[in-house]
Amino acid sequence: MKHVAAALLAATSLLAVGSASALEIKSSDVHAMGYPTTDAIAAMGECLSEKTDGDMTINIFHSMQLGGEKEALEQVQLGALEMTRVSVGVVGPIVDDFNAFNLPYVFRSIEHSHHVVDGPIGQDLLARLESGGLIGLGFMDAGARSFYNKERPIEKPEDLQGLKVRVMQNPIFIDMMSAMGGNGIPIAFNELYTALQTGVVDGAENNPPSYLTQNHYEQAGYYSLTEHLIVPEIFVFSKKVWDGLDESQQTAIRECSKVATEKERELWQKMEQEAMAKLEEMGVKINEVDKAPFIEITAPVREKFGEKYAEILGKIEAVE
Ligand code: BDP
Repeated sequence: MKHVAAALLAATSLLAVGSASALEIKSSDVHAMGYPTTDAIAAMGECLSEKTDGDMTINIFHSMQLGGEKEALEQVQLGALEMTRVSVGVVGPIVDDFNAFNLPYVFRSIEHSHHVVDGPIGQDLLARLESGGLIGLGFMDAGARSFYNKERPIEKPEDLQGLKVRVMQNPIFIDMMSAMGGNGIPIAFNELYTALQTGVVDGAENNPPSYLTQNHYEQAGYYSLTEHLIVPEIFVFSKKVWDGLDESQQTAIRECSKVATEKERELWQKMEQEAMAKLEEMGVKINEVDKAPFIEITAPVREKFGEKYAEILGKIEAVE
């Protein structure tokens, strides 16, 4: 996979040599085209191309062509890749305070998460990514994440006992699973289908669109609406590349980033509804969940990290 990725990057860099100021922005995403995140980055590309008379374009490496999100972030930090769209779930290890977003039941609703990421808290976090070699361009929606597994509907936390549940590659999610009585196993998204198929894990957790489009429902047909995490998406640019751009290019990228965020939110709502309908149609066993016991049982996780993230958690809570 690494060789394929390197070859792809090298090939497109050669193609990108055009007029002196031309810039082809390579951007990766684990999702296929037609997913809200990829289509939103495509809209950003159109915006950039229009603004710069075709000098700046975005070439999307979708569907995990460049591997998982951790590697994508590393490539962007190195400047080998200009941009990537990932889950905030994997950004915590770069700027620790992002982990406040990765705690269970921190956001009261999607609206609450919008108010947080659109306001000073979100904007401050984006700016702080510079210390990690990244330029934070914006957030996107990813709805709420719920559990799915092969064995049974999850109605109460005890139902998670003994289950091996794939989590994103960030230690904070292992703690979350332990608190709930399950066994959290970090695996890259691009390796998850096989992990489900071969029984390395019994289940995982994600929003309806990812569960559907990755065909995970074929392997794990119980979907339980615990909605325990609201983890936004984020798209970031390479600081190495950014520092070599002129101001007008940076401004164009900033302006078109707003187009991407707005477009994604619009597409997300539609996609989420459609995904739920489709999952039902495919015979997935979906169950509603009383969230109170899940909120209660995950309190120790929020407490464990509460002190570390006290300042930002207090601010998040104060947001309407
Ligand atoms: C999806 C996100 C994607 C993550 C994936 C995961 O859109 O960025 O890679 O979850 O669970 O919802 O790894």
